[in-house]
Amino acid sequence: MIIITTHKGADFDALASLVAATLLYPGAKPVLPTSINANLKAFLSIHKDLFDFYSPKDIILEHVKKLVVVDTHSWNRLERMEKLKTRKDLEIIIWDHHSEGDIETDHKNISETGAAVTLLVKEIEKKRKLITPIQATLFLMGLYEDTGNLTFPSTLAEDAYAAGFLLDRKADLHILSTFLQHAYGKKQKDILFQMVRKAKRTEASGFSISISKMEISGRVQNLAMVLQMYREIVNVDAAFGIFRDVERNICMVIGRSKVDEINVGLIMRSVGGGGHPGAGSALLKAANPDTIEEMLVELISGNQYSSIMLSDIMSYPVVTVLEDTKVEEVAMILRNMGCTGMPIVDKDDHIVGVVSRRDFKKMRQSKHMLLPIKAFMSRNVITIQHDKSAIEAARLMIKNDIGRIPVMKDDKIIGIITRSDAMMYFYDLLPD
Ligand SMILES: [Mn+2]
Repeated sequence: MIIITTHKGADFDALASLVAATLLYPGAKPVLPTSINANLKAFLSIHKDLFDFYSPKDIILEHVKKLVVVDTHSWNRLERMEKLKTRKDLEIIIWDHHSEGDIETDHKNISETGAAVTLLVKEIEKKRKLITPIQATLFLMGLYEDTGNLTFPSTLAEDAYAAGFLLDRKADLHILSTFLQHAYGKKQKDILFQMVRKAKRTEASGFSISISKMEISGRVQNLAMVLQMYREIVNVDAAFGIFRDVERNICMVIGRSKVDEINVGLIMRSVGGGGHPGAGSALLKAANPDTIEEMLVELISGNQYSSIMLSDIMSYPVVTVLEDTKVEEVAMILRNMGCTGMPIVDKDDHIVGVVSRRDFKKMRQSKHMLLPIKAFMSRNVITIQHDKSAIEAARLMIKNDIGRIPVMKDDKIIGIITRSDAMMYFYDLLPD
């Protein structure tokens, strides 16, 4: 007998992977643990007849020759499978996207995709197995749940390809949205309630922040959403949650900020994680929550307004030209530098204008090339002070439709911030 099973507290990814595996292993018995999450219960209460699941207690383990495990590869996450652990003659096949697990076999299909079902869908596509629209819908539900509709940073291109394949196979998005309510279940509510009860607000760099330390046991989904709600309820500029998983001895650190000046992505990068200015997270192994809290406080205070200065991300040195320089000469300098524009200064090195590709387009006649650049430059110069943030620079670029802004310090140009500098910063492309 071949059985397929998945983890206790099964979610849509687990169920989807279980059903997907039945297509790859015809004749295998799908064994669904008795503990399943609330969304899944609602779905199964309507769709039960469509699937033929076995309960772990229905299986005589002695008869099992082959075990297929999906969406986990840890023995302790399986229900009533302990007896199989020591079986030497048992063939085991794993399909999982988690990195940690203790089930040993030579047949491991493990890859850190956003959802486990992605791996199985890929195989289904490769083997040209037929799937029904209902199966496609279930698979897409699993995929969307584990990837937050393809928005979680763990999402890979493969997940999106699989989603495309499933939509092509007529996955029904109406059904999806009915059952895929955000998993804001009892666990999440309890955690949020405790966090709010113990909530403390402090000040750092003139902003209100709250750092919450919590103990959780085992994987809890959607902690990021819990933290977002927490930040709103406690009403602070930035909130951080340090969730210590006592079972796995790891700390999940999640941050949310609504102010530009507290850059969560930057803070999380400093502790080995990642993210964007408004949201980020990090996973720390065997760390002490109190130490993490201290680290965060330090990083937030050091992460104030002036510390992520534009001077850290701007391009420099800046090439400028005098306002009396001939247009043709300016054009040549730009060509040599591979730029499309530059600041123009007077003899005291004060910025008096900028010239960009747009200004060159105003020149119609060849004799224009011999005129001084001041005849064509734009005099409406937008500059930015060196201690402003990258977000402010980006806003100025959008508002004025310009691609480069001179960065000023004490009335002198010390650099220039370009769109690509800003992009590098926002998309985390800076060298560490
Ligand atoms: Mn999963």
